Order: sequence, then structure tokens, then C-alpha cells
Amino acid sequence: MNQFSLFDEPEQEVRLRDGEYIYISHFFDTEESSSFFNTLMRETNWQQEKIKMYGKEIPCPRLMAWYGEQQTDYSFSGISLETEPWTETLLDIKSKVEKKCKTTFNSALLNLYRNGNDSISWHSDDEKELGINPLIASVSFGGTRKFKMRHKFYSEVFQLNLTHGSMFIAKGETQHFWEHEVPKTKKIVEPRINLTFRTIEK
Ligand SMILES: O=C(O)CCC(=O)C(=O)O
Ligand SMILES: [Mn+2]
Repeated sequence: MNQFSLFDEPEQEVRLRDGEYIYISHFFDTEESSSFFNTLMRETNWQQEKIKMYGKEIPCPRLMAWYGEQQTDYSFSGISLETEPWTETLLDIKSKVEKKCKTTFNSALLNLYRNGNDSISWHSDDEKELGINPLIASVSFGGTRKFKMRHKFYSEVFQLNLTHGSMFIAKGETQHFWEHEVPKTKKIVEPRINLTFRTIEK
């Protein structure tokens, strides 16, 4: 049984200026989430990618992996990831996510934030291959991390804590008008795995 405090909304559907999201704090229960975390940690072919910054190559501040159907190779911010075939674990998570989202996904980006020094900086998931108004379902296991969103043209910012077993769904025009980040933190945080299910147009 999940325990909720009186003020902890288990599911929030929020209309933003120029976008929309749904946040479900306990989409997977604690036990199932811990089991997914351990399996994904062990099974995933985690890659340490490099990014170019001011002409220098530096290690990306998180580990990554890209899974999905064939021919869904993905490139962003100068990083190209080769597609690994779905695992049983990922298919299990995907089918639960698809049922809730009432759609199908053909790929997932996995990020491993090893500690508070790992992060992802401001960006939108707006690559051409994702289509015009992509629905992106983001599932988190492990340590809680802050997830921030800011409007590209208005000074509006907000933040959520993405907790163990939570799901965040961004839809509508969100990726055109909003950017998001997972900032670094000086707090001691447990490792966190995030999966974003996506549909790549082939
Ligand atoms: O870790 C997260 O919650 C966000 C990951 C993300 O934005 C991405 O992979 O594009
Ligand atoms: Mn993103």
C-alpha cells in the first residue's frame, strides 16, 4: 500500500501557458520501483558520452543509453546513440506506461544520474524526429531529483520533485514553449534512473 500525506496529490493534470503536463507521484509502487531500479542499473548498457563545450570535449554529466525498435537511432546536442533492442524489463515498464498514456512508444532514452553532480541542462525535447507535438512519458526510479521548467518567452519557472516510481507526462505544445532541466545539487542524493519514452518518426 502506498502512503499519501493529505497534501500529496497522487495525480495532477496541469494546463500551463502553452502546454500541458500530468504528474503521477506513485505510478509504480515502492517495491516494484526498487526492483526496476536494481534491474535497470545492472542490465543497461550505460554509455559515457562526450559533449563539445567551447571547442573542448568533456564527459557528459550522466550516463545514457538508448533502447527501442530498430531504425530509431537518435541524435541530439551532438550525441548520437545507437539503438539497443528492448529488454523484458523495459517492455514491461513500457506496456504499463502505454496503457496509462493511451499511446504507443517505439524508443526510450535512459539517463543515470550517479550523484548530485550529474545533471541535464536546459533543453526541450524538440528534435525533428519526435514530430510536432510529442507526448513524452518520463519515469523515475531511485533518488528524488528536482525537475525545473521555464517558459522560453515569458519569465515563468516552476519545479517539481520527481520521486521514486513517479511518472511525468508532457504533451501538447509543451516542447515548443518550455525548456526543462535537472540541476546539479550539493545535497547528498541517491543515484537516479530516468526513462523517457518517445516516438521516433521513421
Ligand atoms: O531526468 C529527467 O527527468 C529528464 C531527462 C530529460 O530531460 C531527457 O532525457 O531529455
Ligand atoms: Mn528532455
